[in-house]
Amino acid sequence: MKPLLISLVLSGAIIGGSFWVTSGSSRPSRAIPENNVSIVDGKQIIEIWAKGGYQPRKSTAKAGIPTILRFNTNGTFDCSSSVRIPSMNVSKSLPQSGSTDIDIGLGILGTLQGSCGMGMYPFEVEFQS
Ligand SMILES: [Cu+2]
Repeated sequence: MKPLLISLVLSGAIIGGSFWVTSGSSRPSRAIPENNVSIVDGKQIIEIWAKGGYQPRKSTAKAGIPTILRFNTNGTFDCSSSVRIPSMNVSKSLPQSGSTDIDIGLGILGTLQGSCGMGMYPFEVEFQS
């Protein structure tokens, strides 16, 4: 009788454990679209999701048109809620959830680099002609 009881408890623990592992993944709930750059009314909007880093890490945009960086947060408590773009003198705190627009003017040719406040999560936008 005893071995049966032990094996029952063990298999229960294994099944429960595997369920816990598969359901406990911390992937972002919202899928990151393939194309995060759109042009609305002549303004280029580059969407970046900030949570435990930035997604997408690298965006490709068009140079020479008015451009807005839109940072989306969703329960973001880590330091990716603090955005820095040194070359533009931008240093901004994002709300825990919501979206924040940063107007960066005309995108200039080349790569714009930014990071979280501490510099451990990088992102970049490549502006092409
Ligand atoms: Cu950081």
